[in-house]
Amino acid sequence: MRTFHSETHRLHFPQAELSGGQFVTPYERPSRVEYVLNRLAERGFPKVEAPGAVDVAPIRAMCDAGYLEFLETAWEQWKAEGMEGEIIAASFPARRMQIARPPRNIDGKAGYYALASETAITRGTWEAAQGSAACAQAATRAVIGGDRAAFALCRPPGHHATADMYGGYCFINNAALAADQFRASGAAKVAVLDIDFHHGNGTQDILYDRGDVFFASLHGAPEDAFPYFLGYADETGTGAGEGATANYPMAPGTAYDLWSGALDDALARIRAFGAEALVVSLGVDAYKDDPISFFKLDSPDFMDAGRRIATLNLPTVFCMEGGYAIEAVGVNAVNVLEGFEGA
Ligand code: 5XA
Ligand code: ZN
Repeated sequence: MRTFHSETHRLHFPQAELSGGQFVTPYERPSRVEYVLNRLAERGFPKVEAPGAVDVAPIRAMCDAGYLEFLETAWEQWKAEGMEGEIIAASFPARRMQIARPPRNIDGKAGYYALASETAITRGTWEAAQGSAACAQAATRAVIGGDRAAFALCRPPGHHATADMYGGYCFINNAALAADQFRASGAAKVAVLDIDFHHGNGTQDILYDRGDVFFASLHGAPEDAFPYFLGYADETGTGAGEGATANYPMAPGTAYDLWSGALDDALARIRAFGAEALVVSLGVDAYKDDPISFFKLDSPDFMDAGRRIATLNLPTVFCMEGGYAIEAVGVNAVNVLEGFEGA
């Protein structure tokens, strides 16, 4: 399986994340990628490839123009308005406020386009986000070109990003882009399977009214876990997309016996949907020692999950999402890929 990786991810390296009432070194940090790269090499995967230039047209087609302009210009405006630190959203358009009027002020804009405050924007964030999207695009191109599967080692991740919001460490929704690329290449039906610990609210939001892309997510129950405000089992899609969303919220302490049952159900739904291609949002923060999650999967479980995913027998793109037990991230992510390949 080929892997696509862009060094531009290093340009996004915030120094601070607001977590548990303190500023901490962000959990989503560049070294995560090093552990995955090392593990890929250790396990004999082909040499990692650069993705080539990002194709901005599909990003523009998927996202709100004002949101993209914000991402492109936020840092310059932040500096021009005399701010010293990193961009951290602090004021949000909450209930009964104006949700259709982006402010001119950069502090206001940051809150307008953010879904959470843990995700800082820095000088190189926009370039890194585009590099990450380029990885998803290159991996999908490889699979459309005939590879059975490819791995987009995306950083920053994407599944929380909607067409007009960033947060949860995400800026551009790489998995949704990959799904659209499969559609554009002629696949009539595509599925996105999100196995990250956190609900893929951005992917769900982008696909919610579509009947051509099935979305399934296994995640910590919204009552207990970020992003808190989406991901309930009764969210099943709307309009043409009615029935094309499947959520599997699970309680604190969930281990592989229960989680793998949800996975099997999601796979059966994807099979029944008739997907011709698959995008996997590959987060490994369901791991038992992840510092910000509460599932109890162990490293061998990720290999078994890869085996089960392979039984769909679909052209598959894996897009890296979360996973913060830094030293285990490489083993766990590559275990999914090895399980898939070995199946
Ligand atoms: O998959 N999403 C994440 O890992 C981000 C969680 C952010 C929690 N504030
Ligand atoms: Zn996550």
